[in-house]
Amino acid sequence: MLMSEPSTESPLSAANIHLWKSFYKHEVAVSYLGYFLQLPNLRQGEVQLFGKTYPTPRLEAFFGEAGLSYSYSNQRFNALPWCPILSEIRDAVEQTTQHSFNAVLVNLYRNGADSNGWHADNEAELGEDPVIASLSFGAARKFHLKTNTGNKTVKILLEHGDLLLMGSGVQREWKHCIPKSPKVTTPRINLTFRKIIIK
Ligand SMILES: O=C(O)CCC(=O)C(=O)O
Repeated sequence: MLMSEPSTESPLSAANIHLWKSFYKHEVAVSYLGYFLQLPNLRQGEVQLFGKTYPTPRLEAFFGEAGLSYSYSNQRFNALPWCPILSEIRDAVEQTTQHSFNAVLVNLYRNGADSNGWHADNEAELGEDPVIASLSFGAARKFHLKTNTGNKTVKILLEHGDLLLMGSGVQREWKHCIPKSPKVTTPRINLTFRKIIIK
């Protein structure tokens, strides 16, 4: 469960982003990957684009505190209860990032044909300035960010066991995506820890 210091690589300083490479060591990350790949709750949702409905190009499951729900891309997710493994990971992520989270969206990218289009995690339930922690297991995938004005871009490779923190201002000023990567043939699990504001 070993955490390293935040990287000071220059592209990250363009946005308020911190990256902990190998937050989980290889073997620990392999066992988490195995656990999440067999989660029975992963589902393919639907996304609406220009009036048409398409299957979401990945599978998803939403976990969180009892009673929480989250709307995203015209879909409503009611939180499944935290499982012990997710609670253990959340505690480690909270300790390192010094932010608290009450929900997590699990994404499964089955291979490089799966993706996540340009978006910001700025739904009303996440409050004015969401801080999001993102943990990756499995295949390395590109993670791109661009400012809303389009004048800056940041490209990061998220690898097995890496933890990324999108801090204050990132969801307001930037969009992010996971582009398709045709050469990737193996799955990737991503956990995005979020804080839903309870009113
Ligand atoms: O898979 C990733 O690294 C990003 C996931 C993401 O953007 C999201 O769940 O909103």
